[in-house]
This record gives sequence, structure tokens and C-alpha cells, in this order.
Amino acid sequence: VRRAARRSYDVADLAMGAADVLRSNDIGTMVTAAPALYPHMWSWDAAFISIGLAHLGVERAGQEIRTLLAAQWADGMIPHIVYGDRGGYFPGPGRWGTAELSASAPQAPLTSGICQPPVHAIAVGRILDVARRGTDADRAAGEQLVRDSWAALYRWHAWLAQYRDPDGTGLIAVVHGWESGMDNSPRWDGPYSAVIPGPDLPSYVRLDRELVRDGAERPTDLEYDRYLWLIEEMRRASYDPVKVYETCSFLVADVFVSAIFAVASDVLADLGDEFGAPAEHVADLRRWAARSRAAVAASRSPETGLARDYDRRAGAWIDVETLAGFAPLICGGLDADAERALIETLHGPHWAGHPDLVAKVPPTVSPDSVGFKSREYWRGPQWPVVSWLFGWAHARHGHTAQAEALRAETLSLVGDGAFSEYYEPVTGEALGSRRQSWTAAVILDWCT
Ligand code: 2M8
Repeated sequence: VRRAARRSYDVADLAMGAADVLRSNDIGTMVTAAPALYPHMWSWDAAFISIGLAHLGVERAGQEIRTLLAAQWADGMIPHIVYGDRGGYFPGPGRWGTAELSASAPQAPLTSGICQPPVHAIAVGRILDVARRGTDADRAAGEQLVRDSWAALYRWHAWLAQYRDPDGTGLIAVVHGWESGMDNSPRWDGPYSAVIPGPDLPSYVRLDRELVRDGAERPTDLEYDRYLWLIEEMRRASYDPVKVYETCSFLVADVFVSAIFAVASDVLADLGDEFGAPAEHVADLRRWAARSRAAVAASRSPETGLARDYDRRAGAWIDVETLAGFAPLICGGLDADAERALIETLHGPHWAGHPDLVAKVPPTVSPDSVGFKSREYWRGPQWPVVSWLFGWAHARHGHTAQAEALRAETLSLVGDGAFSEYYEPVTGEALGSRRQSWTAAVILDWCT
């Protein structure tokens, strides 16, 4: 295997390049997730993007959050895609049919019918921090954003607690791999093997394969059939969240989403205290955070210490080791020894510190794992946005040196200035989309 040399980078150049990506992907009230591959707004991308935008202007960052929240469903769900005016992505709004089929979906803008990880309160909190380092006008805009978005974010968290954890286990379920954000992670291979596309799956044409030429960098056609079949199942349930939970053939309690839910609930509760939100709503958030944090800790494998997803349809823990297993480091809640051990594993020789890696950035699957595919999307490559999330969490939980290491190593990984969606860990090759907005956004945050 060709070993790449570590890249040297200039922070000011990287920041300028990142700002240029965000500006050029900005179509007015939304920054598309990527120029060609993802020409619309994605829910968790928008949150990270708004953090990057805060460095270019707090008002514009707030606009991004407002655009997303304007698409919130009447029941509280924040949809995973908010479609802009252009086509260019499959599945588009017609395939979902949410505006026709669901009583809760907005008629405009058009949206998909599933959700994504709830990182939004983290973004609003971060925008406020950036705003408070700026001018009086920045500070006022940041504070206004909190006031304007708090209730909507509370309703979003309440939706997750009510409809995705109806039994109050603390683990939040996803009904589609896309909801995890880690679409084809090997975590989902077991649950997806039970998703059997029916003969009546309407035909379709993938657009992504025309944009990413190397098929090995994207999910397979069989995976896509399953993704599309789940949409058919949800259409048949009219996107009613109770019916979807009962009938969808994919139902997995996602430990990484649960960890994000826990820490984002903490952040939202703190903002609520500061900004005078209703005390009972703040208390709900604290209760959900504590419950999910405990559930994430309790999901750990006795053998590896890594947190695990639970397949609710099969009634079994999913013992596949991926980066999501480090979920307790996102939300905290382990005792000091266990936390230190997990940090050492993450930064040690099987993961970020693996001797074959060009930069000490955690890969999505360990190179020592049989499931590791160095170029294949969520099956091995390094994702700068995920590193940022771990870096943010490390800093929040007092692991300053590790946070700084993730920053420096990721900056060296992206030193080529391509702002790619993901990177080949052994060669450092840029993969997937170039000029991906969330990559640029987190780099800008790290450079400013
Ligand atoms: C990827 O997912 C979309 C489907 O939602 C796709 O492959 O077409 C994932 O990486 C997801 O996490 C991300 O939000 C989205 C846009 O960047 O792309």
C-alpha cells in the first residue's frame, strides 16, 4: 500500500478555502450539503454548516437554522432533507410523497419523511459562543437565535423521546439507516438483511453513481433497493410515527444518535435555564439526557467496552465494532477509569493511532476489523465532521489534549484543500464529494 506523506497546511489558507466553499454552496437561504451530489439541505449537515457560517456572519448562521426549522413537521420532527428549488437528487420529494400522504408534513418546503441525528442544539449553542466573541450586533443576533429556536428544538427532542423511544429505554430508535447519518455502516448489515424489497418496489434510477465514478465509494445497488423499500413501507404507513415504529422492517435503537440526543438535551437545557424557558420543559430535557446517557453506558459490550446498537426487530444487541461504539465519549456518563480506557482505545493503535494511518484521525471502522473497507463510505474512511464532533465532546468533557490532537490531525488530513466528504485513511486520498459543506464548516470552526 502506498503510504502518503503527512500534509503540511497553513491555517489561514485553509480558513479562506473553507469560507469559499460555504459561500459558493450558498443558494440564498440554504447552503447545499454539496455542490453536485447533495444539492439540497440535509438536517444534520445544516447544523454543522451553521457553525461554520457563524464565523462568516452570525445572522447568516441563524438564517440556516431558521430555514431548517421552517420545514419542521407539525408533530415536531425535523426532516432529514429540505428540498430547494432544484432537482438533481434521488430520491426527490416525489418519491417520498410526504406532502400528499402525511398529515404532519409541510406543503412547502417539500421534505423527506425521516430524520437525522439531533445535533441542532449543539450548533445553536456553538453559534452563541461564537456570537459572544464578536460585536454587540453579533451577540444580539446569537441571543435572538436562541430565543427564536428554543421552543422548536424542545419540540424536536420531545418528538424523539415520544415516538422513537416509546418505552422510555433511553435508546432512540432509527427506522432507516439514513436516519443514523452513517448510511451503510456495517452496524446496519444485520438489520438490513431482514429488509426484503417487495416485487412492487417502483423502479428508479440512482443519480449518485453518475457523480461519484468509483462505485466502491458509494453504497451498492442492493443496499439502495433496501433504502427505497423502507420508503415504500413508510408511505404505506402515511408517515404516521406510531405506525412506522410498529410496521417498518428496520427498527434499531441507535447508540450514537442516543448519545447525541443526550448531550444535545444537556446543551438545550442549559440554554433554557439561561434564557428563561419553561421550567418543566427544561426538566424534561434533563430527564431525557440522564436516561439516554445511562442507556448508552449500559449498552457497552462486556468484551470490548464499546457501546452497541440494539436491533429491536431481531431483539438482539449488534456486536459490530465501529466508531459509533465510542458514543459514551460524546455524551459522557462513564466512571473516570472507564472513560479513560475508552479514550485510550479511541486514540490507540487500533483506531486513530493505527500505525498505517496517514493522520491520527479515527476511521469509521478499525483497519484491524474484517469489515474495514478503506474507500467505502461509512465502512472505513475518515469523516472530518465526525472528528469535529468527537473533538467538541472531548473539549466539553475536559479532554483538552485529545481535542487539540483531533484538530491538528484533521487539519493535516484535509490540508489538500479539497474539503472532501471523506478520506482514505491509509493514503489520505480525498473521496466522495469535493467541496462538501460540512467538511468546510468544521474546518473553518477549527481554524478560527
Ligand atoms: C449521506 O446521505 C445521503 C442520504 O441521506 C446520501 O447518501 O445520499 C450521509 O453521509 C449523511 O450522513 C449526510 O447527511 C448526507 C449529506 O451530506 O449524505
